Amino acid sequence: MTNCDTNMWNPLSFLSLSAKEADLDTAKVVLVPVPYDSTTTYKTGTRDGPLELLRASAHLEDFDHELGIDVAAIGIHTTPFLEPVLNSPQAMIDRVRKTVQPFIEQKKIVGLLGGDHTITLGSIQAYRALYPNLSVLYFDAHGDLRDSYMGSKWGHANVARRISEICPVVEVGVRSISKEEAEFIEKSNVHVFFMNSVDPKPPSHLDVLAALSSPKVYISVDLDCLDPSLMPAVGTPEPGGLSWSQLMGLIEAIGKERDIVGFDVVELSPDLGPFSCSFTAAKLAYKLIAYATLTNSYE
Ligand SMILES: [Mn+2]
Repeated sequence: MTNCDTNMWNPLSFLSLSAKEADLDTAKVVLVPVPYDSTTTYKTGTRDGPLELLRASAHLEDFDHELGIDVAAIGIHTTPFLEPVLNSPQAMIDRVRKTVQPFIEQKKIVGLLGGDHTITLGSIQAYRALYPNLSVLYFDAHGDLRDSYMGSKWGHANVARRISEICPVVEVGVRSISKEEAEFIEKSNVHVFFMNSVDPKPPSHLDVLAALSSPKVYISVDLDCLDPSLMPAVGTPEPGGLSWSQLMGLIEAIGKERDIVGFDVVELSPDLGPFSCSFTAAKLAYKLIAYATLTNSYE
């Protein structure tokens, strides 16, 4: 929420920041809303995710009492919504890559607001081109490690598999995989921290840090990594999953020990849950922004 000294209200700008507060030249963080859900295989609606996340963000407090910082003062620029390409997921991934790349070259931390998980691949392709030593921390209930699914190699069920072909991936929160994925994990170097149904503890911060092979980390959060009692507004919910504090604990540890160079928050499907889900997604983006800028040397 802005301090209202300008009496201006921009609902399509994260935290409803005014044009001056959200100026691209001085912004450290660029948010790109991507209302794309063309590869969704069950419940659609993630196309409405970015708008509802941004609307909810207007009601967050600018001051983060845990870090003692004014998040609005970090400099957060929200771009206009990226128009979906409907003819193929690969064309959409390419559009995301081309959109993100110039911002990375300007040393901005780019956050995608999805949209289905497919969009992550475009951002990671752009980051990987500039950071050969990038590693990806992938929060998800699902492995997303199928080579192909429903005839496509480029849908939301294959995202982590495609990422693993270009850089190291560490998955957290996983509690649903196919036999093919289980066999792939055995022989691949993808590090998967599963959530156990009976004793659903997250992995320790130290274990996750040890699994991340480089200091530059991209964090992708599929909101279905969270317990669906907290986050029902996703297309393919899975029982169990991370609590809010468990997810925050991991992100805090990564933010303090590594450079979070980019991130995304994907799969919010607002019509499938109470409106608190949009607030949770907005607060998650807010915390990712805060921790990404906390220690980011960006060299
Ligand atoms: Mn998922």
